Amino acid sequence: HPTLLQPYSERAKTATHPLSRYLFRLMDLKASNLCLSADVTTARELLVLADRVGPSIVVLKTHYDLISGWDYNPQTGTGVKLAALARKHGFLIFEDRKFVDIGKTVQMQYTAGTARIIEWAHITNANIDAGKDMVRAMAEAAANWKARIHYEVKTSVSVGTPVAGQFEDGEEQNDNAGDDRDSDGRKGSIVSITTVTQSFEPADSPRLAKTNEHGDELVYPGIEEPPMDRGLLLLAQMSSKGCLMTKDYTQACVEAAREHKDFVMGYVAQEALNSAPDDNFIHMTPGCKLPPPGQEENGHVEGDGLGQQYNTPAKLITLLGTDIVIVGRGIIQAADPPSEAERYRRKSWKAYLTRVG
Ligand code: 6AU
Repeated sequence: HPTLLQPYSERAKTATHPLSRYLFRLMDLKASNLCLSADVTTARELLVLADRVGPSIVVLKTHYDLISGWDYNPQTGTGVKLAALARKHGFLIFEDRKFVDIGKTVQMQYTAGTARIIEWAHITNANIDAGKDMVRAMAEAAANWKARIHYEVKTSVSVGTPVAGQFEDGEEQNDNAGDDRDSDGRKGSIVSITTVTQSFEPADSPRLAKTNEHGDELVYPGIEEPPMDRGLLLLAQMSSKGCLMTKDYTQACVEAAREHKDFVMGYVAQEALNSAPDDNFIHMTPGCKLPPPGQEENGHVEGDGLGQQYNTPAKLITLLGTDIVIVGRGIIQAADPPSEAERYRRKSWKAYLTRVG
């Protein structure tokens, strides 16, 4: 397929999804096709790791539900802090939530609840076992979210003085000025109408300050900030032994991706899945590990004994044609994660250069 031989800078021009176009350019700029799977156990470790490894990666993948001490505050919480690190180092945040349910439920899980994933994660993923309408449901949720951002929400609150004995505590009055009855027709007197203005600015908004009070840059140089879009990766193939995903399932993912090009950026898969002439989806691939330094980079790497199977970046990128390798324990468990991340970045980028010639 042509995308196997095209440089990322070229694919940036033809990708349909704005975030994919951005990501391909970012990869070219940072010479990185590495995603860190930041599977540490506490929010503090996550933020420290993101800050240290940020320079080597283009995507940081989270599993918010395995992190203890995740702060859900929508203004100051862990998602917001991660978003600030993403701006500073130039990477996208991918919450590996693997949504799978009926459309209505995933809409609510994606946008609301405790984690409010859509607010801080540029990218998330879905298993489409429940049927591809769920992709449309998530696309709709993302479009609604995008339509709401940057708007100031004005709420009118009428403050009334209840006539003794006639109003229950906290009951809202009819807010028509001059009307001194509430919606049930009970009498009271309106003292004032206050307008509360709430500005809804997402954690990765380019409208946020670009420098702090000391004049330090808060944004990654050399590229503009990512577009205010959200993207989905379809979980098309898995790295684990005995995975039950069939060829038909993978093909259904390909069809769903083509039907929702404005929302689906690509796949979590083990090989390249672009096959139609104008396919330009991005492939992110977990189950990636390098043999220890000094050993042959095409050498065999053992699994983890719990079903995870590993391939080297050379095999995944050069041979199987994927675009971004997702590495967790290979980096996290190293003595020095930042230098190990650099080793993975160099090897993975070399594998890409070898592929495109
Ligand atoms: O490098 P590891 O083995 O420490 O971590 C791999 C990470 C984990 C898995 O939840 C995830 O990648 N993963 C996925 C994803 C990204 O969806 C799919 C898959 O097939 N295999 C896999 O390991 O966070």
